[in-house]
Amino acid sequence: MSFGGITAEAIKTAAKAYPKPAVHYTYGTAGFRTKGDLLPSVMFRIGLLAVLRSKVLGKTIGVMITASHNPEIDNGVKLVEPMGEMLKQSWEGYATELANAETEDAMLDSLKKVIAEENIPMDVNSSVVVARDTRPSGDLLVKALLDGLNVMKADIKNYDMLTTPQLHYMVRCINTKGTPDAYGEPTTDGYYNKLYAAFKKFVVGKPKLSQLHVDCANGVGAPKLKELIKVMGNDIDIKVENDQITTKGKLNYKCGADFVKLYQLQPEGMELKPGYRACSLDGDADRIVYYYIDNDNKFRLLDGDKIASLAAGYIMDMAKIANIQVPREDGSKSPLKIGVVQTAYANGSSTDYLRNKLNVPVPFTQTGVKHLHHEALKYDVGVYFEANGHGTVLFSDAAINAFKTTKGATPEQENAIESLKGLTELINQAVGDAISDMLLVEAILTVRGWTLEQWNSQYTDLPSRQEKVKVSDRTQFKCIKADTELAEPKELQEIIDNEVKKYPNGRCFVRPSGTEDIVRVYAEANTAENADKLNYTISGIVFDKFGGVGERPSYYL
Ligand code: G16
Repeated sequence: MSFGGITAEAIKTAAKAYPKPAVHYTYGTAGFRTKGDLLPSVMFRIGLLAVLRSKVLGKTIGVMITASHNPEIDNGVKLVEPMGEMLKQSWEGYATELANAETEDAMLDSLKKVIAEENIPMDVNSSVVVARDTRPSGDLLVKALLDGLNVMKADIKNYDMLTTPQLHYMVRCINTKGTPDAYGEPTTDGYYNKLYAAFKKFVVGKPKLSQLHVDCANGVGAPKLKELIKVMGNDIDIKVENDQITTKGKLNYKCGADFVKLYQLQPEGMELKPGYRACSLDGDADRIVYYYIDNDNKFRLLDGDKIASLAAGYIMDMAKIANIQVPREDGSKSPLKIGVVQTAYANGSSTDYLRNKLNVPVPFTQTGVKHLHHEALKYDVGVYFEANGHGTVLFSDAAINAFKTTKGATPEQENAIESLKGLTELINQAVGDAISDMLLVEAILTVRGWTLEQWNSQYTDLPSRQEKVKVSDRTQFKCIKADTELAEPKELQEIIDNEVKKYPNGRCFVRPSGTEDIVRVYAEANTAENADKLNYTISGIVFDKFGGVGERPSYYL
């Protein structure tokens, strides 16, 4: 069999440089993730698969090499669909099968299977864009990926270093160029100019916020944020912190959004005093959390739930004033349908605030932005954020059209419509984007004239504690009900149910991570002491009875 004019021999020969190690790979929450030195064979094969995906859709596909919040030694890869979404779920299985083919012949069989099942026209061209984060293993992995793409004769554009959301943006721009949905210029300047133009409309003529300290996790967000600042000039006051991208061992180490959210501590490597405004990006700049030190010297975190609440509150206010009527398929018209999508990690107080104060529907999905994104598409305005700071706001085509065609009867109404329109430009529609989300938060705070304290006072988080437990086999844990319960091991779920009853407002769940070789234990309760107790009881049981490895979980610090 020939693969669109390329012989099986040619592919096998190129693959010989990347033998598969004795490892089982899974395309998980955010693609493949493991130690960087275990990934060359996966990269080569993902190159082959990206070509097939591009051919079957007749569009440009993205490949991002990153392990985001994971330790520096890890790396990973994920495919990006034409509009900037995550890979279609049925193809995750193909990716997993291809990555695990033990021999070159098995690899070719796996490719043939995809071609036959998906009826892929092998004689059409393929186009793939590539980027990576700052990880030291990135160089070698890009080479393996390019070898896979080249042997299949793909048209390749290599952007070198980008944030993950920038790569998603590029893919969407390339695929929509010259259409009525044109998203922008597929360059970093195009990206900065688009965000800046949208941001400027919100803040013009309003008092400027004080300096924002941005912890970039010593990752790719640092150089990219510096480029944005150059474009924005005096319209924003940002101090870039933790920008040591070439110092070994620094990436995500005791800094970045994941560290800050998990441990509810300020990052190392930056000064934080009462009165400072601060936020943290993660290693590839797709997550963001805000924080400050209050007058009692207490660390206060504004996580993804708070960002969702800020965004939803503002959008609901604007929608009410704008009084937009959206045309429906049956010929009727009705007000904007707004929803906020959350996961089991959302703080109970945030769900309560959204449902009972803002009166918005709050559906829950499994963890993983691909699940939230899918659910958010059911609304005219679908706000979705994971508590870890990963999220965005999606606007339906019908809503965007209604914003464009509705004329306000009063200046106030006109202004509200313009604000909604502005949000569609400011917020990355392809994927959760820390830099775009940061500008969204800054824009809303500027318009509202709010401090971080005022934002934080919308509702009070229930105390919570999250832990990571290392076990010998995390696949023994099987979640159901949007990750809130375990189907297996049953015995552990029974223990959790009994423990939770001991604490007012108690809630606890155990879930295997899809990006790290650990199990996550989340607990919340009426007091910090109780949340900690509940967590450490369950974490201890997971460790003791279900194959704990290494150090038994104990209080951090
Ligand atoms: C990725 C996913 C997120 C998910 C996170 C943690 O984020 O995109 O949706 O919440 O991993 O997933 P898990 O709990 O399965 O490890 P990132 O920022 O690492 O790409």
